[in-house]
Amino acid sequence: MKSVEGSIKCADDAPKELLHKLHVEYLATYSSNPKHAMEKTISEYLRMSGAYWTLTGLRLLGAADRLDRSELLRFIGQCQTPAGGVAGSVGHDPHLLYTLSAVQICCMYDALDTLDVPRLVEYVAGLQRPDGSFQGDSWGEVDTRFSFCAIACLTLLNRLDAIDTAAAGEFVLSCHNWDGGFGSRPRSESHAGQMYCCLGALSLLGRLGELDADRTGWWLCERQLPAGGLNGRPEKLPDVCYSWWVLASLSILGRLHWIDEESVTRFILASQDGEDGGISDRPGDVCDPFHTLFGLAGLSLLGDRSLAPIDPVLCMPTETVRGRGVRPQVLTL
Ligand code: GRG
Repeated sequence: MKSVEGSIKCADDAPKELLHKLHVEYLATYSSNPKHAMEKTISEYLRMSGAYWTLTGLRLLGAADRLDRSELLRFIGQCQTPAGGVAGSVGHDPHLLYTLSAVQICCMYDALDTLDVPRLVEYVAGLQRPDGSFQGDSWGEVDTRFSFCAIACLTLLNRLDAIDTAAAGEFVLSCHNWDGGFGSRPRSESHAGQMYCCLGALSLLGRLGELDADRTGWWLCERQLPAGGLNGRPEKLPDVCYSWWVLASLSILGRLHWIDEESVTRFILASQDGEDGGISDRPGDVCDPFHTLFGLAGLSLLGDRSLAPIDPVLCMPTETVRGRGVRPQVLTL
């Protein structure tokens, strides 16, 4: 098999500084910009998460006031369904993914009264299965992403008492693989995105101490390729979003310094659009709000002081997380 190592390089003329103002403009005008009309239509089903990526990105950039708070909160109110869960768009079915995004936005706006919280808690708790796992919605797909979403929602609402936290933790631990990584279900392939979800869930449950943090951290730091970018699993291409999933995981384990911070920073900066703003998955590709948030969030974790500090577990400004009295567990080396 041909190795991907070294196949993605940062061009000499790629941006080397953070294009702060361009990213504010890019995120603040994304949904009204006619250039993005097609992307907006085909991604309607995940609009709630799109709003979370945009608002969090703008919070990191210190420009949240560029979004219309009342319009966004009205949209959230319209997306909460009678079942209590929140949908990705008005008239769609509810799902844990969008329920977490809605809770995160409401916390950032200090507006939890937008939601019927007791009913939302009932919806989330009702998706837990007897083995401790969570299905994402009424259709029954089980994935450690959904364990994270449920545990993160309930933590932010101070309602972890609504679920069986011991079983939830056991299920997540049962997805830990021999190579040090975590998968979506027991015996599934290790993937950096699932790693973030599992470590995040264990952090919020206070159970990180049950892991071999060195073995887990080693799998994570092996995700760095020679050009600096990180991939999500062996032999895959680097992608800026792993600057979040991998760096946040290493940060939770207290091992962020195990990767080469300078070269991953160079990779993220080289993935910026120097004319229109935004960050893409890798240098030269088209930008989107998802990669823009996770590029900015990665830079914030790496200590860029022009950005607000971010919480490695909840991917929200540290200020918001602390303001809710939440202190996720992180390890120190
Ligand atoms: C609050 C930040 C936050 C997240 C909520 C939904 C969720 C919890 C986390 C998602 C974690 C995850 C699985 C991320 C991976 C996303 C991704 C780029 C998947 C692509 O998978 P492949 O197989 O990509 O197409 P690779 O890189 O393996 O080729």
